[in-house]
Order: sequence, then structure tokens, then C-alpha cells
Amino acid sequence: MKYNYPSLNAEMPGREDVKKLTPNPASRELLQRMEDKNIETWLDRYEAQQPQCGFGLRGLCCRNCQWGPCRIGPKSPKGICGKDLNLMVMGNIVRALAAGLAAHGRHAHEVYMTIIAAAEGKLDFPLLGEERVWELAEKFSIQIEDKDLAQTAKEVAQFLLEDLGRMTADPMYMLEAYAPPERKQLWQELGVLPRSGSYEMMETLHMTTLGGCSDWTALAAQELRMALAYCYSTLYGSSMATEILFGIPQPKITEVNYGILKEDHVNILMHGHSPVMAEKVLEKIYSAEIQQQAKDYGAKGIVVGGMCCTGDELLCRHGVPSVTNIMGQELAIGTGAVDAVVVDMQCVIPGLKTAADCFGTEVITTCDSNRIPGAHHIPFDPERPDTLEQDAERIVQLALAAFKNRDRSHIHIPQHRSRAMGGWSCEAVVDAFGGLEKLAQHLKDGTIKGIATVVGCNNPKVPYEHNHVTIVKKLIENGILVTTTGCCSHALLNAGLCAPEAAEQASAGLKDLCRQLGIPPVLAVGGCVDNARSLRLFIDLAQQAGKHVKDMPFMFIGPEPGNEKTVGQGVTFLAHGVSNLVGFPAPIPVPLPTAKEGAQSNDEMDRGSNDVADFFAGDGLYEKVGARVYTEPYPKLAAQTVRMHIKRKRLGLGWRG
Ligand code: BF8
Repeated sequence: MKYNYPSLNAEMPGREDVKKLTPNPASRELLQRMEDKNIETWLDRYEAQQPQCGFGLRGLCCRNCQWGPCRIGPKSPKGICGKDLNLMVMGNIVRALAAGLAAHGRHAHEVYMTIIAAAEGKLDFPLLGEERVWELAEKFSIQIEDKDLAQTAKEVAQFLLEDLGRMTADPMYMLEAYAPPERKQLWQELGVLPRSGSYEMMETLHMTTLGGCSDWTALAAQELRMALAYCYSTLYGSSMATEILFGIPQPKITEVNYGILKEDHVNILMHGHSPVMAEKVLEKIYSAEIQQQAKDYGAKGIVVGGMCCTGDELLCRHGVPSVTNIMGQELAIGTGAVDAVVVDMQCVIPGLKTAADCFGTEVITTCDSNRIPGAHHIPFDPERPDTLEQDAERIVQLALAAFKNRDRSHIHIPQHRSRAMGGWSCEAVVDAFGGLEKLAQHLKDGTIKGIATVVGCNNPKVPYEHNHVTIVKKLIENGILVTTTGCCSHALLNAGLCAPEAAEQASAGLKDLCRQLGIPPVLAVGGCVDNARSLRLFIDLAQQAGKHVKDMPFMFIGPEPGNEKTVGQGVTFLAHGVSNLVGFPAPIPVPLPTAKEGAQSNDEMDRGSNDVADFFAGDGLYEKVGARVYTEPYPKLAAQTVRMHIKRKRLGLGWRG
């Protein structure tokens, strides 16, 4: 069965489409296994939700006050308070961005407070990213004479905290340090410079509460303002602060996919976003005592696998094999081989525990924000750091005991593994190409036609991972270098596209270059906060080429958006002048083309119109920031749209190809 949503100009996949089109054979195998065992997954729950609410899909319902819920339709063009379509749709999008900012903000807070605790000697983490400490100290004009690394790192973290929480109109340190001068001037003129992450979240909820802002264009400006707060207080902040703690990643080869799990080993999965507890658990697992204990329990060793963004972080820094993403978390449990899954924050779906209970997998939660009924809860709090060492040890002991005690007769590990190269920090990418100048030259001469960052979640509205993989294959075939993060990166890692051998699938020019450098054409740069790495690369390359980012052959692509966090990612890139291509629209009513009056053929169509869709996809936003949103649910057409966009940019620059 397929689900047809004309309001989105797209067909949603049914069960058979998903099972046929999902590119990873291991996922197909596990989806079938869960179905055969009658254990529910997102696919069953997705079916049960059909048809999904047409008002919700288009952003046409408002639940912001107790007069509602109100829905906008032909008979009721306004909510009870008088809110019209523009105000309702824009208000919903702005609120989604605020929620995404809250999620990344909470993550950032944990990492910043961890630096402070480590610098004060309350946590045993050695601050491995010394270069980043000195770089940020210089950018923030911190006096470093007579200060050691720890003291300086603590001060840097305090500056980052201020960017997260400032309540006054002073400039954000991170934005001042890293945003391009042309953009700073533009954002000043547009009046969208933010105060801080926390202030802009508060202001957004304030503006959209009952009787708040009645001007949708002011909400659109707040969307940009909040995206800048999101970018500089949480993306740049978290990404760099994590580098201060655990080091700046360097490329490394590993193996990925469900086949890395081993029947005769203790299998532990690390899942979530903030890698602090995960790093400590890993330290314990690698210790000789724990390795011996695993053997004493009858295991041949311990396998650690990564899921979602914590998985990306561990892959980047330690080459820990990653397994899967948000929509694979139940499937990973379905192997029956996972003894424990350790989860920190975000994208840990309630369905995980249901599956875990069916296979005797221990679920251990480590963040007070992400409790799961029935799970072991061993929280990490950088402001109460005293028990971290014992807590990490307890987590490992729970996993070992789970291996020892549980029934292992239901194990089925799909034997699919791929080689992959992870660990692409911004510096590592630049170094691999021999410096910014050389990379910019490859772009100019057309060896690399453009750079697309292909990122984001999975969504059951798209055949699982199909669009990510299809689009990216087409892009590299056409000479477009790809950076990737988050759930998308797991799809591409498992598809073998992040291994140096994937160069064979690229255009002649890109293939030769990647072969010569020994790198893949798809660079997994980390978790979602590490989209900051791709953005920094775009900014630095534009500067190197003597151009503005908005004129460069770059694009941001989110084929399968799911979490509210993705709204902020997209708008961050838009604010910097990088156009977006999304697999289907955020809840915005897409204007549906209709036949022109007196049309002789089906080709003569009038494009429908509404203000918010026109703002994002037409000239409204474009005239302000030089970027717009393209929506294309069909992946081959999407890749074609990206190619055309990049070609237009190259023509505009007078660059060949
Ligand atoms: O931050 S891509 S589903 S895992 S939100 Fe979540 Fe989306 Fe995955 Fe990481 Ni990002």
C-alpha cells in the first residue's frame, strides 16, 4: 500500500516499497525478521497512523493556546484569535526551530560544563584539543599570559556559556569570531543579529504565544535570528568544545554496519548525541581488567558499536564501528546480539525499549533529560562529577552481566560490513587536499564541480535511506564532493560510499583526485553539531576564492528531515547564503499547480502560491540572504536539481563546467 499526499506533491512509501528500496541488505533482513517475529517497529506504527492529518502535514493547525486547537481550511480561514495561514504556518516553523535549538543547547551546555569540571580537576579528562583552546582564546581576545591550558580552557568555556545564555544585546563571541564579514554586515542591516541561544528561544515562544506577534514577516526575521543563535551558540560551540575535550578528529579506516556485531562477544551499543559519558565508558571497556572480565564470563571480547550522533563522534575519534541511525535502532536490537545499549540524549525513540524487552537487551540511560521507564538510569551531570568513574564502571558491569545471564538463542546478525573512513574534521579535510588554496583551485578548475553537504535524519515518509544513498551516488557521479553528518552519514557509511574505494563511482576528475589522495568522495564529518565543520569549510573556501559564500557552488541537502533540529540546520545554511534542497517540505502548504484557464495541454499549468511557501522557495528569502529552498521528494530529480543549482553558481562565477 502506498500513501498519497497530494498536498506534499509526493507519494509516501508503503511496507513493500520500504522493504524493496531500502539500500542496506542488513536493514531489509532485519525488517523482515521483526515482521516475522511480530515485534513492532516504526514501520508498523507508521502504517497505523495512516492517513496522517492533512492539516498537520501542511502546518495548518495551531495548539499554542487553550482556545484551540484551531485548523485553517476553506471554511475557517482564521484561528479563533484571528491568526491567518501565514501567521500559523510561520509560527509553527519558528517554534520547531526553537525546540531544535533547545536540544542542541542542552547538548552544548553539558559539553561546556564538562570542560569547566575537567579544567578544575573535578573530572579526569585530559583536554586533548589543545590547539582549539588556543585558537578560541585568541579569537575571543582572552589574555593568556600566566595561564595554563586548563585555566584558558575554562575561560573559553565560560565565553561559550555566555553565548548560550546572554540576556543583553551584546554581540555573540562565536559569531564575531567565525562569521564572514559580508554576512555580519548583512545580518546587521536585516536586524537579525541574535543575543544568545537562550534569549532567542525565549523570544520565539514569547512572540508566538496567544496575542503575541501578528506580523508573519517579523516571525520570518526571528527565524533567521534564531538560526544564527543556533549556529553559533550550539553548532560551532558544541563541535569545537567537544574537540577541546576529546581532540580534533583525524581520518581513520574502520568497518561499519550490523555485521560488526559478534555472536561470541559482549556487544554494547552507544547511542545519542553528547559523547561525554560514552567516552568514559569506552575508556573502561578498553582497560585490561574489563577485557579480562569479559573473557572470564565466556566472551571472546567486547564489541562497541555506535548509533546516531554519539556513534558519529566515537567513529570520528576512535574508529569505533558505527552500526545505524535513528530508524535502525530497533533493528539493531532485533539482531538479538546486543547485550546493552547505552543512551544519552535525543533521538532515542520510546520504541527502542519495547524491542529491547523482547530480546533481553539492557537499556541504560545516562542523561536526566532522557529517562525511559524500566531502564537502568545512571546519569551524568558535569556539575555533580564525583561519581563519573564509578558510574561508567557500573554501566560496563551491567553490560557484562547481561552477556553472562541472558538467553542468546535468538541471535541473528546480518553478515554485512563495509569499509569506511571517518574522522573528517574541518582541518583534516583541508589537509587531505593539500591546503585550502589547492582545494579552492580544484573547485575553480572543475575537478570538483561543487560541494554538497548531505545530512539529516531518516523519515518513514521516504523509503528508509533510499533517498540519501540515491542522491549521493548521483552527486559524486557528477563530480560533486559530499560531506555528511548524522543519520544520513550512517546510510552512506553502510553503503560503502565513505570508503576510499567509492572513488570508483565518482566522475573521472573526482575519481582521479580521490584516488591520488587516497580519500573517499563522501566525507563523514561527524554528528549533526559538526555541520559546523562543513559550514566552516564553505566559509573558508569562499574567502580563499575571494568570493562570497552565496555565490559559491555549494548546497545543503536534507533528503529525509525528521527531527525539529533539522529546521535550524537548514536555516543556518540559508542565512549564510547556501540554498537548501529538502526531500519534502517542512509543514508548509506547497502550492499545487493547476491547469491554466483555457489550457490546451497538461503542460500549461499555473503554479499555485502562498506567502510563506513563496518566501522560502521564491524571492522573499532569496532577496535577503541570496539562498532559497528547493523541495524535491524524488531522489533522481533531487540530484538533478542540485546539479543545476551548482551549474548556475559556476556560470555566475565564470568557472568552467
Ligand atoms: O542530531 S540526524 S534523527 S540522530 S536529529 Fe537525530 Fe536527525 Fe539523526 Fe543526531 Ni541529527
